Amino acid sequence: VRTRLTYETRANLAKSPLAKRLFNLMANKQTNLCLAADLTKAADILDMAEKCGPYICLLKTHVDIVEDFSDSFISSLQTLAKQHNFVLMEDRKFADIGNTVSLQYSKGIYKISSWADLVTAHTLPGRSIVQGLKAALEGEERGVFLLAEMSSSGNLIDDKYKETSVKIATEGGDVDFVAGVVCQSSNCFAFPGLIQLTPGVKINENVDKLGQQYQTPEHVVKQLGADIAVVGRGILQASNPQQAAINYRDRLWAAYTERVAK
Ligand code: 5BU
Repeated sequence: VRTRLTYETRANLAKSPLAKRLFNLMANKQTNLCLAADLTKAADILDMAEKCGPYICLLKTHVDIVEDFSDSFISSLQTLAKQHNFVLMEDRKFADIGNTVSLQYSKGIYKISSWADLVTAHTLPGRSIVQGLKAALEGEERGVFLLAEMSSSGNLIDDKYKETSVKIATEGGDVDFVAGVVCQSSNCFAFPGLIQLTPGVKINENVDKLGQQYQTPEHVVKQLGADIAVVGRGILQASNPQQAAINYRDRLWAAYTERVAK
């Protein structure tokens, strides 16, 4: 079972260079925490990245919510990523035909492919979405996480959609570009070389007012099979975000070490 294997072992099984790099980073840095930096001012995101950087493996952005987006914001974020050794993911959730996602990925104001190590994509359009994203690259080392499940209540994803999404992630000629799967269950996929990213993690709440559903760090890692847990407001809205990041990191890492020791 993939969830019993260590991140080091799984790094060696990964087909995606980005997955390999991220698994090794997690093992060396001893963190499986992703910060969802959902803030609307560039300076606030950079401040949070500075404070939480030492405790995260991944920093996840939604660049289209940043009111003062600029190229210098991106270069500052990249400097922090280097300095504190974390990977950048733009949670763009691409969902269009290959040609359009190729343009959305590399062009426009955000030029996502020029800086985001990882992006997310829906599988709704079929496997051409993976081909379309890959077509935008010019030799950069990049990866995609495909959505197979969502954390929101009442989402329309059923078992068939989930299974086909995992097929797209694990079969065909573009699997070296797929670094992982965004999902909510340990039986979602079997291949140990892929990373399971799981959002919807918070210590003190079960839901928000807009359909989000939360689980505890221990539950997502031990029961739901998360390799990386995404925490946004649990850290961002804490009275001391850095201390909250440390707390989430410690609990998530302890849950992982218990999971692989069993
Ligand atoms: P929160 O503040 O911890 O609720 O933020 C969760 C983040 O994860 C947020 O950026 C969402 O866009 C993202 N997310 C999610 O919550 N649920 C999903 O199924 C997917 C992404 Br896919």
